[in-house]
Amino acid sequence: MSDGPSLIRDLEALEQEALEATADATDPDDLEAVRIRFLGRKDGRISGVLRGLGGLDHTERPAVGAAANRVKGVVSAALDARAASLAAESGPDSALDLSLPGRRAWAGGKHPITLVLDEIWEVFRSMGFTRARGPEAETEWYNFEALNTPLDHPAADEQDTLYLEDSVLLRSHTSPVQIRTLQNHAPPVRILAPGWVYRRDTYDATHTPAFMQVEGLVVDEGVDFVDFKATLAEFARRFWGPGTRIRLRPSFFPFTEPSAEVDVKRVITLPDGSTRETDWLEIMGAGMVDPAVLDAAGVDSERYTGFAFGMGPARIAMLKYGVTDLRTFFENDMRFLAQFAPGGEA
Ligand code: 2U9
Repeated sequence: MSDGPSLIRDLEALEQEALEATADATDPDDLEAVRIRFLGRKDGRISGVLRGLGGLDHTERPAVGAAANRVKGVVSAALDARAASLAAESGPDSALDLSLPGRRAWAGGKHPITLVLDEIWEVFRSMGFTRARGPEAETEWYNFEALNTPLDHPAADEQDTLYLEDSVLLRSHTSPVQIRTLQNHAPPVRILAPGWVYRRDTYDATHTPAFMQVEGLVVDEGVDFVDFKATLAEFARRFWGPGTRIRLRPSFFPFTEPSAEVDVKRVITLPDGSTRETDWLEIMGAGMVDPAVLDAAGVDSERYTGFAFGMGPARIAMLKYGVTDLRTFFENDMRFLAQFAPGGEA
């Protein structure tokens, strides 16, 4: 029969032996064999010492038990550490599953104003419009005078317009694009002109000095007010859904006569499946092209008539997404913008 101090010496010798065997193990199977040899429940040599506790005098048991537990803990930790280093050494083949699909990097997404502009364009494209573009630096003639707006009109005031030099300015609307198109293409003309425009506005919740505008122009023989209203009503239904209605309110623009503000009333579906009509919301300005504008662009106003409209996609985006401050679109906080882009997780 063994006594306490000799069992503790045995345990310390086993500890050394086990630690050396652990360090010498060169693969996971080897290591598992070491674990079984020293710590195995049935035949493990350290476990065997613990089983011998029963034969000791009860005064010696606590010291031997504590030593055995300590050795078990040390050997067990060494086995785990060696297992981890063997796994790391064994390289990517066993540590990584190369058949797993990779994590796709987020490639960014379109700005909400661009998303809305794309949708507006898609509707007019489907109705036979083509896209037109032109310079952002314009002359006073294209920006004002050709559009029936004399230079002493308030809109042409230096207070409202960003002048680059004498009679050259940053366009305050995309209308010069339509004048240039009429100069270069005989009717029929059916165009959409999206682009940046500039005004001397103070940056606030509803104004930015640079903003996107989409204007449209249709000029042909026999274009009348019914074509005008039906085209805008069809745009509204394709953009907001079949139940959408439009309303024209009399207005004034120098380049159209008569002129109107266009409102929409949409049908929305509530979470319980029932439907409700929204209030009237203003979405654009529009009108029949003033004959003086057609003449200025070299189009015979006795033969041709037309209609035009203009809207701000940022305003449409605010209505569509429930945004109340225009500035959120321009501050480029990724937590805001990522909400509009699939896969975004800013
Ligand atoms: C030509 C003839 C007519 C373009 C038009 C509007 C009405 C209009 C505003 C909407 C909100 C500008 O973005 S906004 O601030 N636009 O109300 N624009 S008719 O009329 C034209 C353009 C070109 C040759």
